[in-house]
Amino acid sequence: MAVRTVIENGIVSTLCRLCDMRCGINCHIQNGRIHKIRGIPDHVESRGRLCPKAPAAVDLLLHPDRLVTPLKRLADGSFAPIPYEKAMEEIVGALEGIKKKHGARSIGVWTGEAIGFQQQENYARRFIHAFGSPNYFSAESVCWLSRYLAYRLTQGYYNACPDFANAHLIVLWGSNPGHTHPPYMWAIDRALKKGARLVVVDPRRTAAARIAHRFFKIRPGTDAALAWGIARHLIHSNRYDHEFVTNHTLGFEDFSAYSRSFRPDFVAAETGLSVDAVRDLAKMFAAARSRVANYPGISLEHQPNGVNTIRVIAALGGLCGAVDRPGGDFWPESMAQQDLTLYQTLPLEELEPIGRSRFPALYRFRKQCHSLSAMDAILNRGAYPLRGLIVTGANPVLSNPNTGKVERAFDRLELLVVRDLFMTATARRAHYVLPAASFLERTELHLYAHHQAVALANRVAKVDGTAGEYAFWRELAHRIGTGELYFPWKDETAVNRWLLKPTGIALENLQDTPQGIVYAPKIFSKFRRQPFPTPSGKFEFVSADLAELGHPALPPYLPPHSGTEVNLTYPLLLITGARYQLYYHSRFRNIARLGRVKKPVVEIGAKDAERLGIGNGERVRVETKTGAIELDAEIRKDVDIRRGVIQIGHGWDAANVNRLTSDADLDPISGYPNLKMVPARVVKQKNTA
Ligand SMILES: Nc1nc2c(c(=O)[nH]1)N[C@H]1C(S)=C(S)[C@@H](COP(=O)(O)OP(=O)(O)OC[C@H]3O[C@@H](n4cnc5c(=O)[nH]c(N)nc54)[C@H](O)[C@@H]3O)O[C@H]1N2
Ligand SMILES: Nc1nc2c(c(=O)[nH]1)N[C@H]1C(S)=C(S)[C@@H](COP(=O)(O)OP(=O)(O)OC[C@H]3O[C@@H](n4cnc5c(=O)[nH]c(N)nc54)[C@H](O)[C@@H]3O)O[C@H]1N2
Ligand code: SF4
Ligand SMILES: [Mo]
Repeated sequence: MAVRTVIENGIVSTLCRLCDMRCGINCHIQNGRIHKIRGIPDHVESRGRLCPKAPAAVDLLLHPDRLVTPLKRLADGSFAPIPYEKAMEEIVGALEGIKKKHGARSIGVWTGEAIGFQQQENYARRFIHAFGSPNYFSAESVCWLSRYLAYRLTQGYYNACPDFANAHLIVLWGSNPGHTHPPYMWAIDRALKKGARLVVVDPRRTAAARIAHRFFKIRPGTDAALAWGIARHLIHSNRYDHEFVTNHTLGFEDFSAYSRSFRPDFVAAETGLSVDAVRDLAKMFAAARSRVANYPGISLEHQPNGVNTIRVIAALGGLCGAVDRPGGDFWPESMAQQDLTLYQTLPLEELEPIGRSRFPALYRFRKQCHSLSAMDAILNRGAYPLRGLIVTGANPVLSNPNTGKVERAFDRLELLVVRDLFMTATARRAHYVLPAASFLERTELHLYAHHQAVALANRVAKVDGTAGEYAFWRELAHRIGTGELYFPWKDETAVNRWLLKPTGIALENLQDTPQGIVYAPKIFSKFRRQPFPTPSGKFEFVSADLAELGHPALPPYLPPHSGTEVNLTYPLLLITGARYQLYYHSRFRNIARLGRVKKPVVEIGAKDAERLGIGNGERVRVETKTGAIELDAEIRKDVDIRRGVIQIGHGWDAANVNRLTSDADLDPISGYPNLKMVPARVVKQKNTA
């Protein structure tokens, strides 16, 4: 593999994209080799610190298994190298053939977490609209968007940006940031040193729970009951922010009336917590007033009532007056950069983006097609067929629910192109596999919304035989005939320059400021001088947008078993996908330096294991309505996991937990799958050793 660094000796500053935090890194290069990676001092996000994953950036760049030659699948299922020119020619031929037969909308693109974030994903969005299809799919059909919707519907701005460092009370609702978002944990540590209190709500005792002042070992799927209980306490003890509620909110009367039934005894029965615990938490909220930083994690999104659960948590911010205030949620202002997408000029909505009629909120607020519905469209169960898919930076065979269906669907495609660094479970089903460049091989702008800052990722190296996202989409567009109009920039640097045009920030300026540039100073309490960007201009306890779409205007609590099936056949609740500190979804298991966890396990509490006659390390079969997998049991102490709950990580090829998850049990607003409370059973396997 031929790897060339951009300089022979010296330091290149860039951003780590081994996770979504994008810490600033200095790559120290000696004789054309990166020999160490260090944090950029004063970087807006990471302030010079890095997590233990950072050194693996070099291993990823230089990995001997990296794809450097395009591959074509042969009739017998094996792969043969194909010259790049020929592969691109054949792909263009297939795209044009499908377009002629079924129309452009029968082609879609699919991006994964690895190339999420504006610029990289926007190339794919731009390409597919220029091609004539509205079908852009991504990992956002299972990640972040339920949170986005909940906050957007409540307060009009898009996300919880908790101001951890200045909070007096930090509540992590089903999140483990020490492992998943280390810089958030560093900010939490700073707050703890100043006397803040940390609360963790989770059915499992996580690393965060171990250092928390209080840990609430909640029954999965009942967070909304707890949040409503806190709301009731704040309202009934008159400890809410009257000024904010009176002047800036909509629907308080209805919200207050609905909260009445969430008495501590009811909440305790629902959540499996004690009455005292429920009261204590409510009192902690009352004491912290506006300095409450709530952070709902991915677990609340992966539930059939996820958007509404997060809406109640967002509403707590309103009651506490913690909206757009120091130590509460922060409402970031975005940077006025150019828009790479074509939704303004070429929206193509008349072509019925897949999933838009089923989950209109996804499309209306975030221009996302519903990725799970893509499988139905491929299997001819949609309004029209999907026949071709270009997947980049994603591994849906491992990351999407109901793997069996994903495999059946992908095998029916007339064209599947996968761009990746490695041969993955998804790539193995492709007609063409194209070698992708890693993040160290590209340059792009990154926004850090909660700091209102922008930084530049610089290219550090080039690996022969691979192509970056921009080069790929640009070339494909030019071959198809849309390039001149839609991909006129000769390279990524030209794109960066164009994106920055309206901002007043010069690219050279960013190059000279690797720690990032603040594009707008933080101003709090913006609602005092401008309305909330909601239909009413207020903070909405009841959502006018949701009512218009036919959903309840208030966020109801739905007891977790409605819509699912917990019964004698499947008596346990399976949580899937709790993150590993050193792995990222299906990534990094091939990196020796990060190889501490080597095999998939099912976590199970000691009492449950004893009842089932299962010992530590024994082989078990976990079964759900959707499927079954075999793996080893890891017995946890009863303090570490709730009775009746088991947990399996995702991203394992050998024991793929998404063979157990369903694409039928969906949040009615966001279309998100239930990945965190799947009815399951565990059966001990005969010892075959
Ligand atoms: N190292 C590493 N970092 C990552 C990732 C990775 O794969 N590896 N993935 C990245 C991505 S894309 C995401 S979305 C984030 C996710 O980041 P987090 O939101 O921090 O996700 P997890 O660490 O999985 O923590 C989720 C927790 O929710 C708990 N939980 C499950 N069900 C419930 C419930 O009903 N209620 C409550 N209160 N808790 C529940 C689980 O036990 C688990 O401990 O991490 C990002 N960071
Ligand atoms: N059961 C269950 N399933 C889940 C979850 C769960 O909690 N439980 N979590 C879900 C969540 S929150 C998310 S975000 C999704 C993630 O879903 P995906 O994004 O599909 O998952 P990854 O495994 O991260 O796949 C990324 C792929 O991109 C490749 N790659 C890395 N860098 C680059 C690059 O620069 N360019 C290109 N082209 N490719 C690159 C990697 O090798 C890898 O194969 O998984 C979801 N799946
Ligand atoms: S937290 Fe770690 S993996 Fe994530 S960007 Fe920072 S150094 Fe990289
Ligand atoms: Mo995610």
